[in-house]
Amino acid sequence: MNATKTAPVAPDFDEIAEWIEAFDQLVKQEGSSQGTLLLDALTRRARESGVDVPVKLNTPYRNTIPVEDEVPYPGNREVERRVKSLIRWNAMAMVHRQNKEDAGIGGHISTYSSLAALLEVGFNHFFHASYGDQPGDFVYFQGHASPGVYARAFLEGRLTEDHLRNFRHELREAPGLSSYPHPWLMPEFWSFPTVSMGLGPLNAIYQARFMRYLENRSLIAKTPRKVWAFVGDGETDEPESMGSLTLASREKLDNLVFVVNCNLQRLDGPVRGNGKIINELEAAFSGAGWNVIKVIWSSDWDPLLAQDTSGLLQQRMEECVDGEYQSFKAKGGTNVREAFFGKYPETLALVEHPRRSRDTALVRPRHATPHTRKRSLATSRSRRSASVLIFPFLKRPRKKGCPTVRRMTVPKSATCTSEGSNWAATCPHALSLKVSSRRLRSSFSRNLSPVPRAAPSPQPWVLSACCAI
Ligand SMILES: Cc1ncc(C[n+]2csc(CCOP(=O)(O)OP(=O)(O)O)c2C)c(N)n1
Repeated sequence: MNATKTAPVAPDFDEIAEWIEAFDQLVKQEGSSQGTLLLDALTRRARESGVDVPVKLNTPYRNTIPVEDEVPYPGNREVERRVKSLIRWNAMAMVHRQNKEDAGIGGHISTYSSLAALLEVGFNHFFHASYGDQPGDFVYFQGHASPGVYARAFLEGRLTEDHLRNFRHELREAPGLSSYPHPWLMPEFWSFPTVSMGLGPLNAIYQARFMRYLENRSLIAKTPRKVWAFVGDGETDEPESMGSLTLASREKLDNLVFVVNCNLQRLDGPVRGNGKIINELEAAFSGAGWNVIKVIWSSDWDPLLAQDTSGLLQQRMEECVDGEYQSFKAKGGTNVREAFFGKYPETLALVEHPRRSRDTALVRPRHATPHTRKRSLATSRSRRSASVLIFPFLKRPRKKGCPTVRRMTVPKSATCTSEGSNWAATCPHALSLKVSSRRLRSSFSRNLSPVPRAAPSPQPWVLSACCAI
């Protein structure tokens, strides 16, 4: 629940405070849709009267879906979390082992770490395989997150340990795995090539468009099949990623969902230092006519936001840029208390709690809650437009030294770079794969229920995600 604010806007201007109070009352008594109608009417009147109404495409830097609208997670979180950790471990172990044997082979281990939760929620609750007369969804995977997709296929029993042992050696040894998704190199495994950044998002739009084209001409059956594209935030700087966005909304591609993995970092540094990539993307996608859902903060932040009566916590979230968020992530809880909350006495008071661990919890590189994610993905199936979901899940800036084995199980791997090679060469630990697929498969299938197909809806979506601190 959002805190009731004490009208922080220009408090010396009493009239504004009065208008805000009246507006708050309307929303409280008649609901948010009445609030939208009123603002719409006022904007129209202001424009007719020649008042300059600025166009603002950014919403506050917080989760689009309010806590009170979140739905309970339908899956078994404990089982799913355990499976996700095993997959993440195996992905890392596969890349690491290969780099020990073949120095410099690379492998992008941290990309999948930031994507693991998103992909797992997708696999467990949203993606549909084809069975019977139901055609499966199409998924464009973020290309350099391929180790995670291989690791999952291993747990499912679709790949063997020999495959994983030959990661990036598909031309030398058999059976082998190609570095990145490519149907020419692995025709039985990958549907689409994605690793040249920008190919995935562009092709996903055209895939969705021509599916619709064929359906509308009765050349293929109309089905609720979706096209999913998992996109890196750095990848959105490629002209191919953003060049056809308006086509998706013009064609009302409700069969298309982009999920942008905003870990704020790419190979060579922050995606944005002095700005906010999430806000940039929100404005670009909204302006192009997409539905946008931002998933930024985990549920640890809900009680703090509920107590933020001064509005200064929200203000602090707005004023920090991505470079600062990365610094908070790297420096840990005490720094977050001092540098983030400590800027205003009101925000500092929010974390003056006897449980010291609270600070630490706030900096954990965890994702927004599964509630939020599930709700975001569900909403993405019910609006009449293309959709983008924006998730920030921070990659930790690189530190010198070798990670310990335990730390490697932390999401968005604790201290390694995007490339596997740099740290693997110096890491003393011999890593092995963690579970047999047979063992996992039996516990997995006991706990998963079939995924129901949501009602069809017309337009494309973007979900963008990140866990900012
Ligand atoms: C067109 C193109 N240029 C360069 C690369 C090399 N490359 C691979 S991953 C990467 C950075 C990706 O950053 P981001 O999209 O933010 O993904 P992350 O790994 O951080 O999740 C680059 C530059 C590429 N694959 N394609």
